[in-house]
Amino acid sequence: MAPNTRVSKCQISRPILVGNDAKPLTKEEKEKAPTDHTHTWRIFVEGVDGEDISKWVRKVVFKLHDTYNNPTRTIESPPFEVTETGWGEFDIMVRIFFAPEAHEKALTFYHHLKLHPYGPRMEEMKASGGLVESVQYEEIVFNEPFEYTYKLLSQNPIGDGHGLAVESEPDHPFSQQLEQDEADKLDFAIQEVKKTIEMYKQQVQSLQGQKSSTPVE
Ligand code: SLL
Repeated sequence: MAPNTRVSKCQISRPILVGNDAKPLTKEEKEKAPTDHTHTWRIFVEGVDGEDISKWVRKVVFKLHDTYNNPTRTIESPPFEVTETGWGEFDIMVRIFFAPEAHEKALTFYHHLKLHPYGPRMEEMKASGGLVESVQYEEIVFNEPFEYTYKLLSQNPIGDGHGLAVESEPDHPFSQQLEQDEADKLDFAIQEVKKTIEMYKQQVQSLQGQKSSTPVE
């Protein structure tokens, strides 16, 4: 098969992590950093469980807030990350580019840079001296990839060759089990929303019933 033909009826996906960590500047760091800067942070794109994504990712471009000097940062070799200091949270545009031979368009993600403890793990983050982590799990799907990408990805399978690990471990949270847990949470939330809609429908119906049975004076 010629390298520039598509492999029909084939879909290959690759998990990827887009995230940031951050921590408050120490007194000494604050003295060296620009005025008003409160945190040091790192935005990154990396493989799950240490997969070397540079086998199929050519470069990553991070577009920072315009308050930064040279806000467009291009990283052409791993680790695909940018470390900075600053004072505020903002959305970072993350563009992932593939090899030209892959004929795949660049993909764009947005990551909200988190500096302050948040969510259910807020207390834990505060207790760790304000070390904050915010990581999004993404799956890149190559639909009917070109022969080049097909070969590249099949020669470099992730994990044991069967994709994500079956169960989560403290150091390896992203697994088939976590995926199932998330799907279960979504199902539960959908059922709750349906129940609430049903409850309000019945309330409306009973109010309408009361109104129509009230005699007009
Ligand atoms: C905010 N909308 O108001 C956001 C903007 C921008 C953060 C945050 C840059 C520091 C510098 C910096 O931290 N920008 O180099 O001047 O919270």
